Amino acid sequence: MAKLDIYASPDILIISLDKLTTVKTTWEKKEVLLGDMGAGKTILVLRFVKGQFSEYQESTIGAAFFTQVLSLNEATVKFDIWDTTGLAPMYYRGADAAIVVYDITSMESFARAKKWVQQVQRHANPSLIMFLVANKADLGAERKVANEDGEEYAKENGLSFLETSAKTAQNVNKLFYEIAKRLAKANPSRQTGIKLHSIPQETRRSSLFCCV
Ligand SMILES: Nc1nc2c(ncn2[C@@H]2O[C@H](COP(=O)(O)OP(=O)(O)OP(=O)(O)O)[C@@H](O)[C@H]2O)c(=O)[nH]1
Ligand SMILES: [Mg+2]
Repeated sequence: MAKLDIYASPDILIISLDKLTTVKTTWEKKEVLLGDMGAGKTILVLRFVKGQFSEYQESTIGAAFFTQVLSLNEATVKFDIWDTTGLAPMYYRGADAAIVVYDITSMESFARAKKWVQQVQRHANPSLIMFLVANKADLGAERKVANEDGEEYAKENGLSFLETSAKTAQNVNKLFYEIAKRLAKANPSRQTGIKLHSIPQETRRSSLFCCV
């Protein structure tokens, strides 16, 4: 007789006949993008959410909101992404992850990114996962900020670091997968593991409704 397993987590209920190999949990996670004007925040998130790139992107006014779902083996993470102009602490307070973006062709944007890092570290949730992202890596000929400088600053300040290009898509998916993986690691599956075995076929349906 088929074994019936019911796994309940706070967000999702998975019911399977026979063996369940992976228990997926869904979390809604708030993520925030900060950085200097023109660093490529909006384009980076559009590359991730829609797989597209545009040379012409209007400057964001206030904040823009995007969502994207990523499925890992161990979890499904739904990202709520706030693409901000960096003005309001309300966006980064309570965030689970923050991506601070600078443009490798601009030393000023790197300097401003450092200011953002300090500000977020002062006010944000202590378990926040923060990435420093050096964007526009495709513009190597115009580079003003060495890869090592970004990497070293990130290391000294306990951040993760990646160079990306929204244009060529270099490391863009990796960035969001890395964040999703870390979130999944920090929130191990809280399955309740209610297991019902050897239930006669005709009683299964009522069991599901009675006990969950
Ligand atoms: N070559 C290249 N250009 C990029 C890249 N990412 C963004 N851009 C360009 O940089 C410009 C600014 O990008 P946005 O995404 O609007 O920058 P932003 O950080 O959202 O700027 P604000 O909304 O004004 O804060 C756009 O013209 C993009 O096409 C990249 O990886 N490579
Ligand atoms: Mg923008």
